[in-house]
Amino acid sequence: MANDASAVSDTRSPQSLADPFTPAADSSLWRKNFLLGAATASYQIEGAVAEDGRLPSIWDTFSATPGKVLAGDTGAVACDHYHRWQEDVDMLAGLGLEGYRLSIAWPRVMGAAGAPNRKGLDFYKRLLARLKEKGITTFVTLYHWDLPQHLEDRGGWLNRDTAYRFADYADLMSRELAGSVDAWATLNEPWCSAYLGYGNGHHAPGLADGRFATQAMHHLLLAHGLAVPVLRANDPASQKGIVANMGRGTANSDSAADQRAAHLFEVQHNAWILDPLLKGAYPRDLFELWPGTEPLVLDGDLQTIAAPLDFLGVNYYFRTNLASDGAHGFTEVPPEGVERTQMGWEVHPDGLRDLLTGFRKTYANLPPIYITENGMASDDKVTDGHVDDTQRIAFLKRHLAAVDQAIKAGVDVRGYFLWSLMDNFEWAFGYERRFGVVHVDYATQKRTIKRSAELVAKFLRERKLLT
Ligand code: IFM
Repeated sequence: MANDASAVSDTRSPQSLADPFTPAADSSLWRKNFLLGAATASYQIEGAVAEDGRLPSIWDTFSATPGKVLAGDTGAVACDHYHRWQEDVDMLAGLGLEGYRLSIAWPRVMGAAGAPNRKGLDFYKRLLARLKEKGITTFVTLYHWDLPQHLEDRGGWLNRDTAYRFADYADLMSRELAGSVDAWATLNEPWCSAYLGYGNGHHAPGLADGRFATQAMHHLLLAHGLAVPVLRANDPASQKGIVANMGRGTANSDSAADQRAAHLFEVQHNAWILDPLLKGAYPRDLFELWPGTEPLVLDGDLQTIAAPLDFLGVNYYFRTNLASDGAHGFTEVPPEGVERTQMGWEVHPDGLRDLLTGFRKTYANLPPIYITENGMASDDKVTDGHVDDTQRIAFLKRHLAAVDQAIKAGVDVRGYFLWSLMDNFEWAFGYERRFGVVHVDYATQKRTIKRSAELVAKFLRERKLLT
């Protein structure tokens, strides 16, 4: 995988600067070794939930529960990628995207007693082989939220044993797929699994208790820490890391109370995950914010969790503006008159730059970073065979400029994955929210390349021509 940070000579055509996406002339994005790709996740695109021996996941159960997902949508068919994967890889390659971040569905590849499910494994083997043939760098996430239901039935992430089952799963996958994966990520966004899944119940499995959230997080991080050495032993040539969603919190005023509110928000979103990973300790402030929620931590757990990483995947979408709640916590104060996406999320590229530069100051051992997700939802429609997603084009350009600023400030960012390659099942929001750079018509499964993807492809073609 090309990932050192050497510059190339500047021979861009002047017309490239005229389109609404192309990065500025002095942007680090022009470096050929800055990996530009797209991301997806198994439950959001695959469908085929009962095919070839796949077992139910917590998201099958959750989405089948009335009232949990908008319009009662489920991932049963999604983008039918399980059957259309060749066409999808061709599309990815046709766009010239250099990297693809996908996830493996744990319930597709492993039986309840831990035996491999050959048919499920073969699907990923064929997919990865085709990606390799096309020269696409692969980032594979082991856990993007589709926990096997049989594990949830035994307590899910509240049960310490799930962490050991995850290490067994990582062992199986890295033995089976060694040599065909460029980078392994253990978990996607443990904050969402722990907080949305067990803290407020907005995601599967739908439990809501603050104490559950911290214990689930501890077991998720333990699962990560147990898996890293297993991945290293089985597949030494690949990179090993983790992907986390990071929240930017800004203070609504200069008052000490509001500044503290913004700090606590970032503790709850970022330090909760990054401190144990990179400092081997949970942040104290977290338990001031949520008194009485300390998880049960056994001797040696924090050393296990702090296993050295080859990369950190950062997912970024928006910032949150905060004020003190008058007690020990924070409350959101949404700014008025700002640009928002279909999700209602504020468009705030500076937040990405500020997070990255802040992490560099906070963590002496910050590993190289990939932006493993960034993008936005819009209510895109196909008109005369085209999708003109102008808001997304500007969004991507501005966020890539923010990444460039962070690189220039000394942060080692090596790549960026668009979220998402195609419209897909957006969890509790079902199919209404469209994050793709490719439009999916769910009635026909027709894919239509959006204007944003055309412009990214154009940029990548131009970059390739540089000497
Ligand atoms: O669709 C999700 C993805 O699965 C995880 N990160 C955030 C995306 C947008 O909400």
